[in-house]
Amino acid sequence: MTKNEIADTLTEIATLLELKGENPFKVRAYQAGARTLESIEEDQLVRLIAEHQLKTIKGIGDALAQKIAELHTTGRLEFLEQLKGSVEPGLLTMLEVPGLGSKKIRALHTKLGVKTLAELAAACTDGRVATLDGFGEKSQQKILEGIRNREAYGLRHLWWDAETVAEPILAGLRALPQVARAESAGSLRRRLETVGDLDFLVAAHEIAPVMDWFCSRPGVREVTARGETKASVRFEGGLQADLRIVPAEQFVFALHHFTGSKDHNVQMRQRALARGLSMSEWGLVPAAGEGTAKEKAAQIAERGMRNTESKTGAGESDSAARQSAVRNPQSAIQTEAELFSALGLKYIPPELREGLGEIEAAEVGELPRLVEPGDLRGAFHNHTTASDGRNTLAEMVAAAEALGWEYLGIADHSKSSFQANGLDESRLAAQTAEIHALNASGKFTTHIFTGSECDILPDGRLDFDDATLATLDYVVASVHNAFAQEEDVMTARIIRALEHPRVTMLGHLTGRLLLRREGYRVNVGKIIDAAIANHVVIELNANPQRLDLDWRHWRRAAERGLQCAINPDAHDTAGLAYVRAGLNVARKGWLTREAVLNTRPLAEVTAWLRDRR
Ligand code: DGT
Ligand code: CA
Ligand code: CA
Ligand code: ZN
Repeated sequence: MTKNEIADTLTEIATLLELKGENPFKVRAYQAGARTLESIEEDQLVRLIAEHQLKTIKGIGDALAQKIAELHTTGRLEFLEQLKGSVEPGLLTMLEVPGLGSKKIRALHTKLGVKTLAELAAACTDGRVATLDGFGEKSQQKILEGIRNREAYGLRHLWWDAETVAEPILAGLRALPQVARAESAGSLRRRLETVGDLDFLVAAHEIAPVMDWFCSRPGVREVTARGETKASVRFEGGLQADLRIVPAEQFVFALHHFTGSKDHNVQMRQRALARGLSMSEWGLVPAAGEGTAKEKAAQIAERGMRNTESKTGAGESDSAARQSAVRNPQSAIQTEAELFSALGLKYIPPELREGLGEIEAAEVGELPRLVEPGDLRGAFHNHTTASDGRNTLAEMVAAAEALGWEYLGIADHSKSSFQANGLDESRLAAQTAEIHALNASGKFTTHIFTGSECDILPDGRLDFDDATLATLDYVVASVHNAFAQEEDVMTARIIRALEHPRVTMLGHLTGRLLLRREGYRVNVGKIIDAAIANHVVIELNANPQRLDLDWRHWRRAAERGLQCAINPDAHDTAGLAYVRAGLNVARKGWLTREAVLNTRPLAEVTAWLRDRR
């Protein structure tokens, strides 16, 4: 485990101990241990563990040192597993309700006897929570709202979390000797920002061992269905997954079908029908009752398929289509590219399959050349320990260098974000000087840009004066407070910031947190207009929980000249990897390399930033 992962684990232990009502000193020891870890560098930790010197650090005793070392080397901790098992599961679920920490949950549990979310909701509804010390009407209302939100959202999962579960399963399926091909389909493959369930598709020559393997994955809580060729499971955390096993010759048709989206599929089927073909998860076969058999045979032959059979009668049941497909293996179509081609289309990447004009564009060869992972050369909007980040400047730059990035922008919080330890003018000046020195030292090949994530104050002024902003390479302006403003007030506030000549980009436009909180009320269209008019970039915040500005806006906006920056908003070195989630969304928004500022090489970005100032 890395330093930050260990720190997270210690915090988790503290939370669990607090839930159990353990000695507060013990709880605090773990919390302090986590903070101590955050303040030392990764290299230093590795050395201290190797030399058995951890406990020489202030605040880390024998017991803690041993646990840190165990986590570092094995990634696991027996103590934690036991601790988790000893806490009422309903109390752990309550931790997911915004505003509820372990102390409050403990109080609710001991004083009202609530053990589940449903019991807690009931206690809110009949007013018992408000009578407790430290709660009151307002927080009772907030808790109830949190529980309702959770119910409304709880059925979906962040793409990032779903991908984390799916990745090892897909790799495992592919490694099974019975498996010829395996892919994940559905919304995960379309890279939607949230995922309802996972859809695995496998071509296998033997079914039972694959099903057995799938149903016995670690983390599977329940096998909810198991049929001849399909199984469904539910994992800890509620995510569900379907596995479908098909014969190899049907794989590509099933892959296309189960990738969706439904809207895309409907349009594809209509297109197939217009060409005398019936498209389904089982194959592409002549449609019944339309055209002569001869015409269909000619069409099929033209597309290089072996299928010459036709049927009569209107409409076609699934089982008939299935039989027909089985009897006609269509060996000419092995890949999705060939499938699209059979319908006169260029290959449509899964991200674009939302039924929003991609088929029309593919028909005339006007699909965009989507931005790719290899196109990114750096990123803006990253934090360090100077504000609320968990890695130092040097650690962040080293991580960017390891990714092969040409540049890294540092944009720590400004002074009004005091809860995030925002920098005032003098600390910002010190950081800027430190960055200049680091650039001059030649220690890293990655160039560092000096920036700030500068608060947009409630009236639209910026948190720093012009002279201070003028010392920076770039400025990300963001809203971090007064979320409750009326839509026209918020819109005018942000536009005022965009009109400021020193503002380079707008951070997380709506402030939404996926599956947790709606964005604030703001007229997105007007903001996009103002950004284009003022040559301000709107960031695509790549944090998997934000992905804001939403992909549904990007295609139109970029066509009109809006520049995008895919910004990880990293708060530690691991957070730089979030650009992958940002790329997904950029691709869903039809963005090309040209639309994304951080695909440009260092010299170009330097010149671009200089010209903007
Ligand atoms: P999700 O799981 O809610 O995030 O979204 P999807 O797109 O993964 O939906 P899911 O898992 O229900 O089904 C996977 C794909 O299977 C879906 O994108 C399209 C296809 N599919 C499922 N049911 C239907 C249907 O009734 N009609 C059509 N045309 N396609 C369907
Ligand atoms: Ca799905
Ligand atoms: Ca599904
Ligand atoms: Zn921010």
